[in-house]
Amino acid sequence: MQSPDDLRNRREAVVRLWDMSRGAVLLPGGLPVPVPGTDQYHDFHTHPEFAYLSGARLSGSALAFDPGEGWVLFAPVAGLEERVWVGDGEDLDALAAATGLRVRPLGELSGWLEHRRGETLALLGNDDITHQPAAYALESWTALELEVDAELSARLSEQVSESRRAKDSSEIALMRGAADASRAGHLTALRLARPGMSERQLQIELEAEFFRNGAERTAYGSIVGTGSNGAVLHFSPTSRVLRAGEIVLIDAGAEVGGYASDVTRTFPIGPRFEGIQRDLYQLVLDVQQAAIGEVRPGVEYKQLHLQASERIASGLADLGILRGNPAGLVERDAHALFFPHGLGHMLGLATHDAGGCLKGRTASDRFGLKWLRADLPLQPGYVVTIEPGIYFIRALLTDPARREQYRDVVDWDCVDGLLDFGGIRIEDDVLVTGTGADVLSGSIPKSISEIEALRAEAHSR
Ligand SMILES: [Mn+2]
Repeated sequence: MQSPDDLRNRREAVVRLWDMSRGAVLLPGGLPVPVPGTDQYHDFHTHPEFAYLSGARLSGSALAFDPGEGWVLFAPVAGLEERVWVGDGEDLDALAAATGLRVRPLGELSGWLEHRRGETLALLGNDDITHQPAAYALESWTALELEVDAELSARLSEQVSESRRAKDSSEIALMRGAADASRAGHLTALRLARPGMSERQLQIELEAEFFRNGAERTAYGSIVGTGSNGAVLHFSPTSRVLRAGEIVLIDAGAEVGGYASDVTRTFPIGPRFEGIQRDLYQLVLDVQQAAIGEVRPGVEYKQLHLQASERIASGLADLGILRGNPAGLVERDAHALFFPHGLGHMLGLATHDAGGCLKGRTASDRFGLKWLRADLPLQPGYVVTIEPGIYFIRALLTDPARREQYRDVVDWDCVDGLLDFGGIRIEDDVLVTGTGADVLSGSIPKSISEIEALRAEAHSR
């Protein structure tokens, strides 16, 4: 539940940024997408711009604004058939109280739009209203003769994204709730994983615990990869069984009130990290903790990524996997053979939340930078993930062109012996405070001693 005051403040802040003297804005929340051949729908995701400004997550609704009349939420009123099949729907007065908005039945949207015929309209949110007008109780989109100004729409949308970066207290409360539910799930996985169990079984136990602890759904498809599967960055769990001596990578997060958490833990299937697992794990953990330690207002996220890359290069050189000085290795993107993604991303209503790149900055096409999803100076209230990793990805490491390019700086014999290693990633959700960082998922165990204590417990049962 979000505070109507926070929601009002968000809308006021956005209106100040928009600075419109005329025209109108329409933000449809989106429609459910049917599953072909059934009378069911895919899981509905409200457009985040609509969810952010209304606090509601209704389908088939539209938020509307004009500088003269302010905001109004047009929401559907269930007819007889809907009441029979899906229930009575939201009560409009209750919706008005919860959102702090003027709420009108969806049927009045067409009149609101007709009244603005000939005016410039910015269309934000979901544009499905233009090709499925009937679902928004409109006879036809074209008959309204509204001029959708693409440039204005893009500017206003960009400003909503900017506004969404710093989370308010309602949002932070939901994100803490999501992180807490994730904590319960990851702890369960750490306590239950045993040799012979499958990735899929582990996923089921983990997600059940998310739901028992308040999750409404998972924020994204859970990633559970054991052995070499851990090197597939977005791996969907399979029936592959967990084997002693291997490690498992779990990247899974609960969603609460539409807000995501995004957490990764990697741990041994046996009671202890063995051999190079321990060295590489400690390296990733050191890199992650150093990056979190550097989070504070004003710090450039890209700088954090580059520093983490350099620490990874340095650690891999210490282990004899890379050769050369760390800065030079990063300049050549050699670290990206083992750490091919960015340090993390913005988090909020979306797992990869809006506003990750400062206006005017575009992603680099460098191998070591192209997957960096955030490039901006951090500010209080921003929530970012910090998720360094080291992987042995066959596709990259057996690519002849790359082996040639990095002939002199990689110990390829050593790498060939590790092609089934899998991967290690450690990921937390970090709220930027006035002076540093508050790690929302920080109480989920990650030190070697904490993890091995839990794994020993799992094996003693
Ligand atoms: Mn992530």
